[in-house]
Amino acid sequence: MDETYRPGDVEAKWQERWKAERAFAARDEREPYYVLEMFPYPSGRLHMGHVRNYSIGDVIARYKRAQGYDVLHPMGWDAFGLPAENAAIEHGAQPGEWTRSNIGRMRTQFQRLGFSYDWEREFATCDPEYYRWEQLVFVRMLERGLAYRKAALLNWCESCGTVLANEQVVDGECYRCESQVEPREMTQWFLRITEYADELLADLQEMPGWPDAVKIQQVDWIGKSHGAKIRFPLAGEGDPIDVFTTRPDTLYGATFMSVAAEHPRVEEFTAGQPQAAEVRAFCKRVAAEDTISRTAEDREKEGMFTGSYCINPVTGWKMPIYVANFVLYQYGTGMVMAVPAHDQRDFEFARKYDLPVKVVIESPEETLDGDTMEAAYVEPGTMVNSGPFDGVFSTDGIRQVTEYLAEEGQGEASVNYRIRDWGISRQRYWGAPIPVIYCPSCGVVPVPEDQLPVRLPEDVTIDGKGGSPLACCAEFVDTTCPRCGEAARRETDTFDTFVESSWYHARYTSPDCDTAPFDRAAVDRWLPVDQYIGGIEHAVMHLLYARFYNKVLRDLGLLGIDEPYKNLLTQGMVCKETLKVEGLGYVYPEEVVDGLHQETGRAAVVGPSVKMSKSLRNVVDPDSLIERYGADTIRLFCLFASPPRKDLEWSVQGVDGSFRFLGRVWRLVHRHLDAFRRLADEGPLPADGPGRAMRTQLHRTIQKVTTDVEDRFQFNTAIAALMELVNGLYKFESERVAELEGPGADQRVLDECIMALVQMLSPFVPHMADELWQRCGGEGLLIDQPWPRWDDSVLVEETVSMGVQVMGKPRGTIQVPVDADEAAIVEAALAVPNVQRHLEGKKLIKTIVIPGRLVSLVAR
Ligand code: ANZ
Ligand code: ZN
Repeated sequence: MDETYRPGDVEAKWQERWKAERAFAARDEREPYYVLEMFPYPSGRLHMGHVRNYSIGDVIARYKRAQGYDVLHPMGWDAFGLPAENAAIEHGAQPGEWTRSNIGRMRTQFQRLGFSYDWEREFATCDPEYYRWEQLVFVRMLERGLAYRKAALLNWCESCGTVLANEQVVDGECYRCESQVEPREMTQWFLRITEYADELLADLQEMPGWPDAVKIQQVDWIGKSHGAKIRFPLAGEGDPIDVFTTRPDTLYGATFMSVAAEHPRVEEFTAGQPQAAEVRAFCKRVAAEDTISRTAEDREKEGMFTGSYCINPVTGWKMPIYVANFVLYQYGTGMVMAVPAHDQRDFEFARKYDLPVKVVIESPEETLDGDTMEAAYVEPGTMVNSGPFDGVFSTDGIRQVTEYLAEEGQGEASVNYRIRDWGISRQRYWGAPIPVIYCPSCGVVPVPEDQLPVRLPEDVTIDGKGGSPLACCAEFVDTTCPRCGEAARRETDTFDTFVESSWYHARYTSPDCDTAPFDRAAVDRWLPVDQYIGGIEHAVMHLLYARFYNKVLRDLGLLGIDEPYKNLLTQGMVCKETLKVEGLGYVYPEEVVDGLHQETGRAAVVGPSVKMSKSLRNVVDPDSLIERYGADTIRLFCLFASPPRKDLEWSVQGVDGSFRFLGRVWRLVHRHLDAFRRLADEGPLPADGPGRAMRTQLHRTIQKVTTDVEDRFQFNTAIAALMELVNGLYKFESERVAELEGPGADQRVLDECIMALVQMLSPFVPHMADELWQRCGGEGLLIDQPWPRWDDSVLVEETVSMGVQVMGKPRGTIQVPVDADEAAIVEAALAVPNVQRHLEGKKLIKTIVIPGRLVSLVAR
């Protein structure tokens, strides 16, 4: 038989066999286990980050299957989104065609990597059979008031030509294209995620299977604050002002009022004032700036007096009302009672505009003076200058002042959330149409359920000019009102693509269901997802939306669980060093030989290792790697080079090393192809000596690999243990089998080791493992073989029993490892109680050890 490892032949063969046998089709017999990796956007090419993510998932899927579970391990496509549309504008392609041909290419890449997906469940979110169901859910949410339309200041990304949800703005930039986001007032559809804020927060407490880093980000994002709402009457005519504060204990120190530039009441406060026009111009300038830079700590505090006053309800002070750049319109009530002595932003503002600073909380360490202090005192302390509350500690004061205000009808306890409702309208074409119709007489009319799906027309002109292609498509826009039959217009915005990814995991349980989003029995069986795997960048986007959407589906009676993903693993990034050439920027490694850029002769500077990205030219192409080394080597490298949660450092040497290791395994196994047949015969296993020690190593390896994979997903250390086992086997083989004639006990040990090794390798390098298994005479596929078990009795090293004599008389026996050294043997002998008794009051003067037999102690 061919003894050279040629992955090309082996891998294609097994991929076909798995497919032909429907090896990974989820079954309905045993205990279910659902493992899911975040599905990709079909850009057309897998990158190494994908390969790593999906390799991790595949190990878990194959391992659980071998453990006896019915595993659901599906794959599909997050197929709507901007790149398809941009490609259409650039190359004149149809987004649908472009997307589907990319899917075809990527599916081939996936199959070449040998991932154990149940391809029969594949779907793309751009399929009308998929998105019709989220249109239906949307209509039901509308009925329940969970979806609504309103005008709001939204995050506009000019380069993407659409608005973004708050979660999709990262440090003031679009999460997708990283260009600066601007505020823009628009009428939009929202999903009422705020209604679930409390539950989303509370459930995090009961999610031990999620990484803390993700939970902390979600807690911060939801941003629940306890405090009070306080009412300030105006000094003149008009409704009182409400503010939200977390520090009602500082109310006696509130000396002025700050209002957001966008606040509609600014007009009222400036009405009739000489500075009205100037304030308006100021507000316009401030409102044009994005909130991140506006509220940055080091941003200069700016404001303008509106000309109006309100009254502090406890001190009676007349407080000037200012517009201030750091007050957010969207948080709390958009107005803030300013307490300059105890809030740093208010302090800076007061100093700049020469407003009074009144100390109402005393520091235990120093005496504060409003005129001379250089920063706000923000810690707790004793209340002073606070009328009846003087002497109360501020943390108690929060409650006491709130109660007092409530009695007086001037305020109440209040909880405030940072999270806003999820804006889901996108002014783009390649998405699922939002199923509503605008009728001149009936207003907003949802599309009746029996008329769903509202199909996205796929043959439109897309030139990037003049707004959404949908709005220009008369056949789509012009319709009749489902209620009154009059001419009406369809909504031309599409759903945020995060709506599709909020429930795809549920659709995989019953992808062909055509009466509901999914089959109830199927979701009851498979959900929640037992193990979800993906990038941490989705912590407050996808992972929050999906939790919310799950709760909505539950409340609509469509499923019965509270949370969609039981365990979450966030994998690290794949990193590689960069190369930079002066005047050129980043260059590809192929362009550099011996540190010199070939074309220009300039030196290439090696930069730090960072996440692989096309723009940094530090990417590697999975296809050419598979071509050269085979899929198993690439998978093995990704799994071995670092634990899943940590970043992975790309290294060509590492890939070579993985390939060499597989070659070593291949050759070793080929020397024992009769292992299977021999093991079937009865025969003795060695009870002592090197054969027994080899078995101990094997069983320890089984234990280590099993616990590393099962409990901790420490694939790197599991693989390292397998590498050591192979080293041990090479040594054992060369020392023992050379002398053997015919199958003896040592050969049986080797056979046992070989078969278990092949099996344990199978989740990592499944093609090679199935091939070797077959060549050794194994039947069926390895995923159907029960996972090897370790034998506790073999785990302990082999021991011998030795007699202990004191002054020539037998006084006890000890059990020690065969290879124990003299010092360890004497120590064991001295620990025997009867020996100790006979040595009492004496001094040990000599010890004699006859290995494997006797310890003799001489004392005086
Ligand atoms: C008075 C006060 C005194 C405050 C003090 C703090 C310290 P969190 O914890 O984030 O909820 N605030 C309220 N609405 C705001 C808005 N729209 N824009 C900017 N700031 C706003 O913060 C609540 C605190 O943030 C509130 O408590 C308010 O300032 C400010 F010594 O009120 B505080
Ligand atoms: Zn109508």
